[in-house]
Amino acid sequence: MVHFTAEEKAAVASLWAKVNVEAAGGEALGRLLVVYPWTQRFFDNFGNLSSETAIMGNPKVKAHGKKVLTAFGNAVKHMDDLKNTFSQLSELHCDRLHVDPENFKLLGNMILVVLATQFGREFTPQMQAAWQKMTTAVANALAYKYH
Ligand code: HNI
Repeated sequence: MVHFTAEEKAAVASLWAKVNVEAAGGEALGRLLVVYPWTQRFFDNFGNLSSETAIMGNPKVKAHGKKVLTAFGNAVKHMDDLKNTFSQLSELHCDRLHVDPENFKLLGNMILVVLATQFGREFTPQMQAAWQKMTTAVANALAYKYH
């Protein structure tokens, strides 16, 4: 399992405290659906996903993005125990939702893009390194129960 240094934990937590989970969650999930259109097939009950404008303005995308990023926020509080923190969600995405775990990495990249866009130079290379490690670790924790 990954280990985070005190500096990495501080870098992740200090930025997370400033994140608007609702806005950033919708933006990250929306970008996933636009940039990797094949991910739309998991959300065929979300209504209109026919264009970038439709996706980014879709209230279900926003609501679900908030839910996903809220769950992601649990990782910030449990950086030493990601495997247990995400074990139920791992089972859910595997057994019930059949989401290919590769998609967790793609969403992690979208979260990084959203942070970079929102925070600009404040998102320093050192913060990016810590966050990159974090999104990878969350993706691995979510994939852990796959069989
Ligand atoms: Ni994900 C439902 C968390 C990535 C597809 N997902 C959830 C729920 C949480 C959640 C929380 C709600 C569970 C419940 O209802 O009990 N998802 C996360 C997290 C990540 C993630 C923390 C990564 C950081 N999910 C993804 C990805 C996809 C995905 C990358 C597909 C591309 N998730 C789903 C789908 C559902 C879902 C589909 C069910 C949606 C629905 O219909 O309510």
